[in-house]
Amino acid sequence: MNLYATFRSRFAQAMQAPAFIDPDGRIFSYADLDELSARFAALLRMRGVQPDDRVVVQVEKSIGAVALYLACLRVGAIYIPLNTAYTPAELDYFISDAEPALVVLSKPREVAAPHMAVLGEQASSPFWAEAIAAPADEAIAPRTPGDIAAILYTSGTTGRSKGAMLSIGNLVSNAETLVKLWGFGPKDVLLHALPIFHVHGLFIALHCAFLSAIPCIFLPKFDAAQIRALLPRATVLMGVPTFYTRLLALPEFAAADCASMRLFISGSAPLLAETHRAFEARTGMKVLERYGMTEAGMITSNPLDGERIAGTVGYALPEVSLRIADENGKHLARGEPGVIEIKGPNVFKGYWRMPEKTAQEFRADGYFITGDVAIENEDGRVSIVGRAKDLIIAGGYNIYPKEIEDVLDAVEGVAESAVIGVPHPDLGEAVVAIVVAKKDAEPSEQELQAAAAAQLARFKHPRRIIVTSDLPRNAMGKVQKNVLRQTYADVFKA
Ligand code: MCA
Ligand code: AMP
Repeated sequence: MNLYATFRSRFAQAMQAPAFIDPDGRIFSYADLDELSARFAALLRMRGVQPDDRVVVQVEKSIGAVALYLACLRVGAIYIPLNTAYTPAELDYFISDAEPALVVLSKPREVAAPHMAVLGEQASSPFWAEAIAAPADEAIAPRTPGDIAAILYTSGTTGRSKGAMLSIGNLVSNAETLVKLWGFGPKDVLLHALPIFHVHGLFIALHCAFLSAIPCIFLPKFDAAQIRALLPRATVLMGVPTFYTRLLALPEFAAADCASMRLFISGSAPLLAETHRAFEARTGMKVLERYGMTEAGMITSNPLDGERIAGTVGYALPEVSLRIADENGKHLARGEPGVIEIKGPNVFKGYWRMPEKTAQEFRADGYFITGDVAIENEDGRVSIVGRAKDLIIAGGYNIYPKEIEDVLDAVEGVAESAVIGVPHPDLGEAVVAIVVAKKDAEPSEQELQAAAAAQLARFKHPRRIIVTSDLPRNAMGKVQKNVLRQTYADVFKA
């Protein structure tokens, strides 16, 4: 069982059908994708990449990047995609942790790995050009469902990023479930504007498309006006809540734009009930909100046919056992808020080379502790009401305050800092840093931003830095972030 072989078995009957359509209407067929991925597979093998070797990839979104992902599956290598916004310092950490056989980047750079290759957005970029010239290697490595197909890094509250190991079985079962649950069929066209270095754009969107042998209109990034122009050629859009608030911000966006659309899906961050209602008022369509996590793919979903309720994330997927528990893992009664714990074929195989961290995140009976706080109502519908983890989600990107606090605390003149997420009209939440200066010191905002810029990806930089004399603490001496979140809740209000 190889994940690529599973995809191929689905689109084999439709090889000449489009896999990707670019905004100008150019078509890249499933046959083209099959061939390009076989050529990339040849290059991987030529560079000595073996089954279970890691391949770290930090490149712009392109069809070539998708073919490279599929080539890793063909070879049985473990694919590790990284956010293109990561700085060299962040990239070096991932390389040292993953110990890849090959690193593929957008620009050449020295890396601590046996091989480095450069893949641009165009077929003329070096690795892509080399692939086109290489003889295709059609071989597909035999794999088992428990084999790891990909590692996706997700940050931890302790600062160090953890690599979530996703098996072939995890990915296939989740994608098969979603194809059925969301009613994908041969007439669908998926509008794809998400990045492909996260579970949402890479696995949820692309796997549903490949298993259904349907085309993706493949866009390098999200642009509201472009999406509006392309909606009449599509049937399904998957996005983060910012997609929907930005579409609604276009005064001309209207029901007529959505005439061919059958489904708008939102996830990765909470969709405000007011956005859900405003979208329905404007288009007559209810966004289908679902909830997921890197470690488990999709976990719950509002129904395709039943009622989609604003502010809820729907029901546990058919294969997922979900319970709401207190901090000791005690199962709580329906209606009581607690942490979501889950079990099922979608739940990952653990954190790469972190057996102790993995063990901490699971209960003795095998349930994974998500850290999301929710209420389950009498009929099993889940509403997320908070987070037990110190996490900010801005525009669908996860940001761990500890990582930013560590950088700010190291700046001369800083005594301590607290980083929080506060409501933001475009991103849902945005990063605010509250900094306490040492006695007689006055660290400037410029110095603090420069420290962030040197080490952290742009999306993690504080959008506002507030220097204050002290931080609110509880009786145990712990910083009360909830108090800070209340104090600064209106910082981004217009
Ligand atoms: C870009 N910037 C951001 C973000 N994106 N800052 C904070 N949070 C962000 N998400 C920065 C840029 O570097 C830029 O910096 C400035 O903000 C303005 O950029 P803009 O052009 O407006 O941004 P954009 O390129 O339009 O991107 C916004 C976006 C994008 C469309 C919301 O971030 C996006 O596609 N997000 C989706 C993320 C995602 O796929 N998440 C899924 C992971 P400067 O000011 O210097 O110019 S979660 C997951 O996979 C689980 C399983 C799940 O449930 O789905
Ligand atoms: P990631 O680790 O990037 O996969 O992000 C997963 C986290 O995103 C979850 O643990 C939730 O906190 C959050 N999330 C995903 N979907 C939703 C949703 N529909 N509503 C609220 N939070 C969500």
